[in-house]
Amino acid sequence: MTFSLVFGRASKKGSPSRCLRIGSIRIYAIATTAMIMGRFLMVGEDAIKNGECTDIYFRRVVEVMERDGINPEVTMEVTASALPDPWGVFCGLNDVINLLEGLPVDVDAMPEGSIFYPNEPVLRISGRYRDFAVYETAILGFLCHASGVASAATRMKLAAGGRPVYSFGSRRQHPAIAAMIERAAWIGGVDGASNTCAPDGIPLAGTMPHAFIMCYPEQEDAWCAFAQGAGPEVPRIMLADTFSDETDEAVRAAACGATAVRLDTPRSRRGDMRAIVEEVRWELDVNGYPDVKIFLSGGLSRAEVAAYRDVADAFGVGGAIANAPVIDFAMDIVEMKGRPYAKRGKRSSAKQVYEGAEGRRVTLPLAVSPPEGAVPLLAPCIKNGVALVRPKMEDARERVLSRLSGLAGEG
Ligand code: PCP
Repeated sequence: MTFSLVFGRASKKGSPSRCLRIGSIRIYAIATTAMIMGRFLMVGEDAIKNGECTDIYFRRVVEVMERDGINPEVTMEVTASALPDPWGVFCGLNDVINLLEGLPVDVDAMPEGSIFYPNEPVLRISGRYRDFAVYETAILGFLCHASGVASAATRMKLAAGGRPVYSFGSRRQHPAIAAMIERAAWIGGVDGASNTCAPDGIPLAGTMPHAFIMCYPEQEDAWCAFAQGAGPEVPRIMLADTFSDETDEAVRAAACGATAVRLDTPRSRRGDMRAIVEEVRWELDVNGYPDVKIFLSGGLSRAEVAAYRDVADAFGVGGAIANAPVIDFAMDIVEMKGRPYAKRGKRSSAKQVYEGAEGRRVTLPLAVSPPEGAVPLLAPCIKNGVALVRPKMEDARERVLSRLSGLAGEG
């Protein structure tokens, strides 16, 4: 006989629950609050690692399959059928390895920082379905989000045409994922990041908020205070758009020791932003400050960065990187009990992606011999639960940077 008890809040249809089995007795506890840690609305690391942060349908079907004794050997692949751009930058594998380590599965994947194209598998998992089914939500969440940010960062670097781009967008996302955002942006190629919780090794970059200028009686008081008081390692980039015209404030800020001026002109005042930047450059030059750089920020899109890269020296980009559209990865069965098997619209059989001469790519079933000299891109990451690799942020970034000039021509 089986019966259930519900602890905590009344059981809602669809509420996540934990099941404790004692013989044939199942005790259900509503676990929503237990999974949300501390004072902020965040899911705790343990809940993610334990597979508790999942879509309810996985739990329900796993229970049904458990009852029926069904747990087939499957291979699943993660692919994107379509991308916002012709290619994407693969990112988030570090978190997936940490997630799946210890489970009875094998995982192969492209290294982080790999360029991928539609329909190419970026990650493959083999194991018994029930043993990892509930992890699909977190696996895709890690990969879709981080790859979206990294891809947008790479695109922005290309748009900037060699000018530095800094990630200023952690304020556009939940602070709990600031480190992920900055890491993905760094892998994508930005030159620094503003959030102080960025992983070690990422140079921190920032200027000054408008509030700082406003806390002093006059702009000069703020600029000079910053010039004198900020640490020696801090670049003297002064905001030059708070109360007066940018040309006026830029020259005054330069007189206070600015090495660069930041223009974050409000949208309502922009008009022809290019003309504003050109005027600022002119006035700085004729007033004896040709070495003072111009730093642009404030709601910059990829198109705007491309449009201003010949007149601005550097860019601070927030939402256009941090709020990038996620990569629409899906995770699908491609083999069942060792045989090719797929739902319609998907390509069956475990596959490998090969890169040949001149970057030519081909995706083939694993059983098919690779083209001569082609390099397989998916490599073993986890073997029967044991992690074989620990992705390194710098290696991933280098992988992206080494491809930048080639990608510039790919659209
Ligand atoms: C913020 C920041 C960058 C902006 C946001 C980046 O500016 O200093 O310029 O994010 P975005 O590309 O999504 O706009 P403000 O909000 O003007 O704040 P502050 O003046 O204090 O720097």
